[in-house]
Amino acid sequence: MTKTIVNSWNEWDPLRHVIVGRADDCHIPPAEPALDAKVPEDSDMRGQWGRRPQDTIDRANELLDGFAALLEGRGIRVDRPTPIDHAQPATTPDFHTDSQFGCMPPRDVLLTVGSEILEATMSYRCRWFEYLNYRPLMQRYFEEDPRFRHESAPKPRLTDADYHPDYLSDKIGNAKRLEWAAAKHFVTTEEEPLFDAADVLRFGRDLVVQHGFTTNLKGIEWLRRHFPDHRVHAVNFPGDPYPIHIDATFTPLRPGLILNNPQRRLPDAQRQMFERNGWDIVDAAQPAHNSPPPLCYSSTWLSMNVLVLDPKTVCVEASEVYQMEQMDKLGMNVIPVALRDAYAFGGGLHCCTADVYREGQCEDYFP
Ligand code: ABU
Repeated sequence: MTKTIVNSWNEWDPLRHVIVGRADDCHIPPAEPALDAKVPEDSDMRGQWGRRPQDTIDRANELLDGFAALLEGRGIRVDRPTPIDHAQPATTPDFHTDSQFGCMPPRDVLLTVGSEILEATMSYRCRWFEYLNYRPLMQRYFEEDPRFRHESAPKPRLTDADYHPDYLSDKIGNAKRLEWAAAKHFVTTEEEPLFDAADVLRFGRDLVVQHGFTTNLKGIEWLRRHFPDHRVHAVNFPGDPYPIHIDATFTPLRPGLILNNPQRRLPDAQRQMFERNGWDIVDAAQPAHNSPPPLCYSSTWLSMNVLVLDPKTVCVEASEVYQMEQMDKLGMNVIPVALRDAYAFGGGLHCCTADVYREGQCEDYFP
């Protein structure tokens, strides 16, 4: 077995080692403020909670195992989390919730920057203990790689003071949500630093972080202080009424090229850094589906939640015909990967993975 090296500075350098999540024992957690704000108002998930049906867990695991095998077949080392008992309640002195979420998707929890893997604060109570699913891997990397820095951001208290009460209604309506998103009024307050790792995109020396439901400005400031050698940029996508996680909105494919969700356009002022340096930001193709699969938190825009294996090769979900066609036109070699029946467990091909090792070093793409 090869010894681990932790090293990854961006979203596109050649991938050599990755974590792929598992669907085992995943739960739909009970109602809580930040989670409810993300569940679409017409969703079949409203009012439901409990362990996900076993047949859906089995199917999602079949797809995740297939994806892991595909990556291994291309010479990429794949590690998997060790599921904890997600039926256990999560209780701290500050809150109680009756179940946890799962060990999908790892991208939400683990942020790899160079030789560091940082466990995010998370912003849902049901995800407070989720890092424990990955601790066996972190311990192993710590033993095998003397340069590996295992870091954990300060655990948040997640009291009611972390959430704006006006988001607790399930009848807010899309127009009001868009108005709030444009005003940067999100469900999370500025009580304490909060961030999910999937709100961060890595561009070498620059980290681009979405300010939204799962990451607040204090969380971005915490990242800025934690990574003093990086430039940390806060971005917003005002067209998104449920803004969590940047990776179905803004998808770098290689140096100089980013896909942007056409319904969640990066504002002009925030595009300047890219445009000044000759980067193209192109509209992503439309999703192939009109609605997400059953019991799914995410939008149909998981179509653009792709995993880049190297600057010429990208994994795209196999039913996303328009996205595959666009990738092909952009000069990428496309590997179709069936994953749609696992979307309900927390996301697509980028979400369900976390980088451990990509070739390459820290570059400055925006001098
Ligand atoms: N975890 C990515 C979800 C983003 C979206 O629902 O569009």
